[in-house]
Amino acid sequence: MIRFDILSVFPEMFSSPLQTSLLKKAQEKGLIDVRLWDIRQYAEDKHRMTDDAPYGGGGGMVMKVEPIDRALSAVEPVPGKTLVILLTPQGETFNQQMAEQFSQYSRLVLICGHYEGVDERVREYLVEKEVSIGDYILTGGELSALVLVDAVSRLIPGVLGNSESAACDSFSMGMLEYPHYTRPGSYRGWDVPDVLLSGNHAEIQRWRRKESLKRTWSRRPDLLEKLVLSEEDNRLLKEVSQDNGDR
Ligand code: JDE
Repeated sequence: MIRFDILSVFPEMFSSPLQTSLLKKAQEKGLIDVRLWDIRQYAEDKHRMTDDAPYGGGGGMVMKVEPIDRALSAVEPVPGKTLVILLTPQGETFNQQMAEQFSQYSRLVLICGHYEGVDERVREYLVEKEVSIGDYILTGGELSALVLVDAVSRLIPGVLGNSESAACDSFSMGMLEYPHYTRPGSYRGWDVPDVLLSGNHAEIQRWRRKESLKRTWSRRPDLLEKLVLSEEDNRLLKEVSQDNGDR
């Protein structure tokens, strides 16, 4: 069981993604627990302000430190068991390896940044890790938090069924997946590769490995560099370069 405590000024943004499909089932099975904390409820001034103008002037607004600090106190993070994360474009870029590390915690606190950013004291005194989901700017950290919850939850044992198990995901294997096909075998003259219909399991495995290598080589050479390849892999890669690449 892993618990996510999400601090947001727009908690309603989480309703449908968390009430759909695998994340819904994971909560029903008690495998994950997602709690939403409305930062505005922890703003004590009469207008319940969560943001204010920046010291030093200039445009934009800054998220205030007190409401976030008070919301965090309500969450009661357990030291050692909890990681407090700020979602921001300035963080370390999220990847599968980080998702695996995060899945080892029993509690993750996710603070969704907004406006031009948060008061620097949130970073300095309250947050343990800053995470970005990629090099682009969103309207707020909510969608980033959902990405993190989704990627971490599917690594919790029991969240995925046997058939969709995370162990052979392309990114855990370090390369891209081979092409998949299902019925019909021919549609508008678009045919499934013969080898997949041959019933020759060894040939199928070889074809799939080769296609994975081909895709990784042409689309993500950065991944290929990190892989330890077998002699068979190197033979297949040589064939790939002779066959002349994918796309
Ligand atoms: C997270 N990748 C992108 C955005 C922000 C100008 C405008 C807005 C410190 O808090 C934030 C959080 C966010 C939302 O998160 C993302 C994101 N991973 O955009 C800003 C920064 N500069 C600030």
